[in-house]
Amino acid sequence: MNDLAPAIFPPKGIGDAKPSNKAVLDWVHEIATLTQPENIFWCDGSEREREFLIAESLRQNVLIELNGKKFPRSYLHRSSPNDVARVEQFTFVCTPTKEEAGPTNNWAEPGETYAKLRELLSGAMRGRTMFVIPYMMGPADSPLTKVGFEITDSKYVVLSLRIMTRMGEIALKRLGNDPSAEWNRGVHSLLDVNPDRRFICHFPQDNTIISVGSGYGGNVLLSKKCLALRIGSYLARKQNWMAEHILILGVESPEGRKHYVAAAFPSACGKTNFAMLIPPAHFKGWKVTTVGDDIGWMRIRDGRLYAGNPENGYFGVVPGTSYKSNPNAMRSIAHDTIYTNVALTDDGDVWWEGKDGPPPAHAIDWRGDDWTPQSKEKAAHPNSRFTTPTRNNPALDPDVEKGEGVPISAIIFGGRRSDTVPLVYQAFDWNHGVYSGATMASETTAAATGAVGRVRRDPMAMLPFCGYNIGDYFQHWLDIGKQLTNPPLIFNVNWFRKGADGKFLWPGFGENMRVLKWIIDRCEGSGGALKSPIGWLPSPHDLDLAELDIDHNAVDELLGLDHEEWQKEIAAHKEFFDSLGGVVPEELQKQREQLAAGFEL
Ligand code: GTP
Ligand code: SPV
Ligand code: MN
Repeated sequence: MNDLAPAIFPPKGIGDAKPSNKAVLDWVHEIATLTQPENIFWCDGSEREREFLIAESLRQNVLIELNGKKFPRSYLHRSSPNDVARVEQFTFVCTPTKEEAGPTNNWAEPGETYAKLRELLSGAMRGRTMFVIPYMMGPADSPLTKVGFEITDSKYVVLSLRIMTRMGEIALKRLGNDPSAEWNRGVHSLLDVNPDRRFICHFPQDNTIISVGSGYGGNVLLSKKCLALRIGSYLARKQNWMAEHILILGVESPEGRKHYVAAAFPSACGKTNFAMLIPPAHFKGWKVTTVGDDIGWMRIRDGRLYAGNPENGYFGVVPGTSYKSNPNAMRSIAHDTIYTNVALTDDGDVWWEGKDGPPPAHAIDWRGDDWTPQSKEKAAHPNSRFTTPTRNNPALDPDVEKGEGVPISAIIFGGRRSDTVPLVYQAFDWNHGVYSGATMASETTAAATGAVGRVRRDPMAMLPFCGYNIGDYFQHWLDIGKQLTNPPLIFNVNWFRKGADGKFLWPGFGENMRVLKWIIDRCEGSGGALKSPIGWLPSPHDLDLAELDIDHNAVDELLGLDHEEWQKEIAAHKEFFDSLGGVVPEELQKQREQLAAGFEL
């Protein structure tokens, strides 16, 4: 709750980067008239501005400075304990009809919702500073790049957005002065950070987002899930491109052959880790580079799918991050990073569950209470996060700024499944791959509030992020496929299958290179596979498992199909499609029948 601070009054030359586009000025005036802030701070993204806002945030306890010797220019933020993850139940898609939002979204009528939000925002910024943040999603010279503005009364949001996006002058330049140019209107107010007054509302037709009552993550960094995915997916369908919850990585062989691969896994299911993978010693000469770790915008070019990362930073899961699991992330977050909801040690270091080395004898936990290794509570919140610029990543791909994006050879879907789903398989073709993505499921995680570990269908990892009717979204995937002469191959992976002892069968992390290598082999037409009812499966000798300490029974289990489990799985696919009330395209129903028939042979 420490961001509910009084207004700040910057010295001359800071906070006065007023844009000249009249449409923007009119909108800011309208919001200021409604929210009644003490003053307006026009952000320019400069270093001087950053220094000023950091100093103010330290003074007002929005941030705590970490040990500068260990973590230069890095800070800890504690959010309110009632405000630690995305709130899917309070996230709304406000389209003129309920049908447009579809069966998987919470729908609210736009007129009523605007009225309710106006009431909540009325006078909400009294005594506070209203920040106006211009930002750009995507590299400066990409045709897909979008401009957004976020109005906020949170300094934490300003400081986070300047890491997560290309913020300030660069966005104003891209927008220009045309009052009819396309740009996203985002309004955020903390209000009193009360879960009873927490609503994340999207108005796709108006390219508008209004978020109130939260100060955390995907609820308030409106560039990310709200614009780049929910509004993004809506615009993508209209404009014939794709906005996906997908990482993008480059993989280069010792001979210098390079492929790009995109992978859609649900929240907290391994995107950041996979995107920063370091191949094990056995794969000498192989190199993996990161284009993006969370969101990919893709378009068709010369019959192929090209992808780019609209973001400029990583908002990554902290627990489990270590030099063993993800060295590139550890190096990235050693400087210029904002940590949220991790523990603070007595010497200004940070601590979390799964970090290298022994836990500290004493720390302050994410809530601000004393903590020792004997404490029953976790030191860091399971959804604690780092916010760090992409330029910190030692494995950053050289083509991230390339406006045309990178050509995608393979799309991978994957979730967290203790059973049923094998380590990897390849779909027969595009439409079959779309079916496998549409029916994928995953155990829920701490990235959203609510029960953890419950298996739910999460089509293309977009269940919480698709800004329109999911049936139309499936059809959009099918339609894109028809336009591709050289479509990516589609795969499914599951790093999380467990044995009878309840432990993961697969070592994961860097060792996922072995699966990635098979995927690349398949793209190059060289990898072996066996035909199964669900797709092409590698046999154990098709995977390079040399120098890996794994029991061959575990490998058989990982790659095996249990017919009984799959009967249940296919029944669950049907149940899911039925629950969507008739919006599923005929082609996908047909795919399901074919799959079911495959198991009856
Ligand atoms: P969001 O940022 O929420 O979209 O998450 P993400 O998909 O980027 O997930 P991330 O890579 O941050 O991983 C989430 C959790 O899964 C972390 O605690 C990781 O340590 C763990 N994890 C990631 N990859 C693997 C893996 O290959 N095997 C196992 N067992 N755990 C993994
Ligand atoms: C996710 O939940 O998929 C995230 C974190 O990437 S948040 O930005 O909070 O949505
Ligand atoms: Mn995510």
